[in-house]
Amino acid sequence: MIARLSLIAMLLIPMAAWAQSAPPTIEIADAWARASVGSTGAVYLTIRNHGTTDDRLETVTTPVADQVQPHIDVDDGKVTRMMPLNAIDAKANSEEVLKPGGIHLMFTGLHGPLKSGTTIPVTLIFAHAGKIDLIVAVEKAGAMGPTQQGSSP
Ligand SMILES: [Cu+2]
Repeated sequence: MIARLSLIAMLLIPMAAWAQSAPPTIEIADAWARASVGSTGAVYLTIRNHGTTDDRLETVTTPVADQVQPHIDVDDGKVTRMMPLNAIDAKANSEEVLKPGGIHLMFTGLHGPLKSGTTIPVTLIFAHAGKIDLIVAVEKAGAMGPTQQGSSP
């Protein structure tokens, strides 16, 4: 009986991973966007790499903006400037937290305002893990974090 249960468990786990269409090594948590100001917006999220291989977030796309570019806020003691990043590293067995004042995904050329209380589709493409589709909740313009968990559709 125990042997049969564990066999069922082994069958169920890969199916659950497959159903999310996301490779199991990369987990995206706490994805959220800030309501837009003008023609730009920002998305924040946490990338957890549970695997033993380093990965990189190389491309981000969304139907709601012309372009998405990873940025990092750099404070030189006087002003904070945003510097573009080519990719965001997702080292093996570690997590990378994108948050206000640090790394963010900058949306430029918004097709319309990002309104608090709505959601937007965002697609992440990792070098190894491939494509991960997200539905991201939009928070208030001054928000510093998510009020609800971001989810896969
Ligand atoms: Cu930026």
